[in-house]
Amino acid sequence: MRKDILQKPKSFYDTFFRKPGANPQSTHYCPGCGHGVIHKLIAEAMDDFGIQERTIMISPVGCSVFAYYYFDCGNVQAAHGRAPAIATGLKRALPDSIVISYQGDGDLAGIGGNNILQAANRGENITVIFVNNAIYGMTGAQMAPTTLVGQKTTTTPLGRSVENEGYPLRMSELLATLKAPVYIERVAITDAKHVMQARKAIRKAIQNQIEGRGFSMVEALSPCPTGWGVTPCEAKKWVAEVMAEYFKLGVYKDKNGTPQNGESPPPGAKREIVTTKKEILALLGAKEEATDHKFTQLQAGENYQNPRIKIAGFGGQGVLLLGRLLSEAAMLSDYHTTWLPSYGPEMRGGTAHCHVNISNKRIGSPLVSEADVLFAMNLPSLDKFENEVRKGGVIFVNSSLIQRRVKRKDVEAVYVPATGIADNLGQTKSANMVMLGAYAGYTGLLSLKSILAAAESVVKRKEFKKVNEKAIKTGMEFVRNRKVKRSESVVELH
Ligand SMILES: Cc1ncc(C[n+]2csc(CCOP(=O)(O)OP(=O)(O)O)c2C)c(N)n1
Ligand code: SF4
Repeated sequence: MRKDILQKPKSFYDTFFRKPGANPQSTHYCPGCGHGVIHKLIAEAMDDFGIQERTIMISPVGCSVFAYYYFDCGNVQAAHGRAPAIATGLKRALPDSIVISYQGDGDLAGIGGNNILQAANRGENITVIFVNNAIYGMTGAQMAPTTLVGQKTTTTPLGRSVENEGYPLRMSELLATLKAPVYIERVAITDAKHVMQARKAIRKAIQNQIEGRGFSMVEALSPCPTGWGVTPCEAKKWVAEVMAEYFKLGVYKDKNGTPQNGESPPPGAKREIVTTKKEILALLGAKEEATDHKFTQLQAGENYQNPRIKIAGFGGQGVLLLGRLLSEAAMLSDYHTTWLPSYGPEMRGGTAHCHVNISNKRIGSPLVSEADVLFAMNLPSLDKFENEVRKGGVIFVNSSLIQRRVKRKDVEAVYVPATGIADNLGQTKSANMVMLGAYAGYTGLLSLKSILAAAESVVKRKEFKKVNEKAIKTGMEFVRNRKVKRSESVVELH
């Protein structure tokens, strides 16, 4: 009797929470779609190689855009066609990670054609899974670069013609002409035998990366019954009998990552990683700056360390600048930090917000989805982001413009009449500086000196120097002079 239990790979989430109300056990793919099978082969390989914890999947734009709802590993969703560039950055920054660039044919061979070409040519030590279904599935079955001659799509209703659209691109053959890639194979998601071949190829492409051999790609011919307007069975048959006729299955390159005929090793396999500041400076031939801009880190309370901050208000309130100054002051104090602005269409009057991370550790993503700290400079910002603050987090409220209290009872609320204070100082626009000072004073994370130095280096106009300094100090004093009211779980500062 068999002893092994057949079950969902552990590298998948137990339940898929993509859509409220949808079956948490099923994916969003259409019946008969090849994406689900390919996902399973990748997840099984991740389990078997024991690499789940260090794998980063890059989902493309296309039907597989939601892959991050299924793979329980690191996930990044790339802009259309840009997955190889993101994979390059990730792999170089985190050489121990296993980076898988998952892409459709529109994504890889269309809009991202040059991205894949350059990554392959550089021999990046990444694994590319290329799902070729000869169509743009997600957007309603338009012609892709891999659409077959004569194939009807919504943009080639009479069938692709060579005269109009040229020949379908054979990406595996094309990339195999490059010197750097170590392994390229084309497989097909049809019957069990071919799925097993696909399984083997995917494992090999991942194994190559684990062993640091260089660029590997598996192209999988994949059924798209919906886009092709056929049944799942007909779709598989079409892959086997028609697609595979033009896109011949097989291994197009297998260098095994070892130098051949006196060649040097593939570039991606032996990459020198420059990591330390000293190494980078030496490479640039630069000297370390004089350290008069270095400030010692303060010992902030535990609740205020390593904050993920969201700052929101209307355009013109200087919320982006406030974020930049926080980040700059953090940098001057030798923290890791990121600043990610989010621009609304209007510069003035519209809403604006930015994300800031300050940490003692390396920062994985600049995006702040659950904030430790929220700056709400106006009411719509408080309404929008109040519930995105973590339990125990802090909300700084510009109480000059926000008349209501924070509704949450499980966060600290700090009410600062920032606009009023700024008005009194004769410069309404410095409300952001008042808030900055209030933040530093309340949390004790950044020193006054570091903030003033940041303001001086970022705000170039001299006439603002004095008023900014005054506003920052006033904000700081405001919170320090106020008493913290503690009820059961709420801390309110008035
Ligand atoms: C920059 C940009 N251009 C166009 C689109 C529209 N778009 C979304 S998915 C897609 C094609 C995806 O096709 P493919 O890569 O073959 O993946 P499939 O959906 O077939 O799996 C396009 C053109 C987009 N989202 N972004
Ligand atoms: S449209 Fe095609 S590629 Fe997209 S989920 Fe449906 S079958 Fe799969």
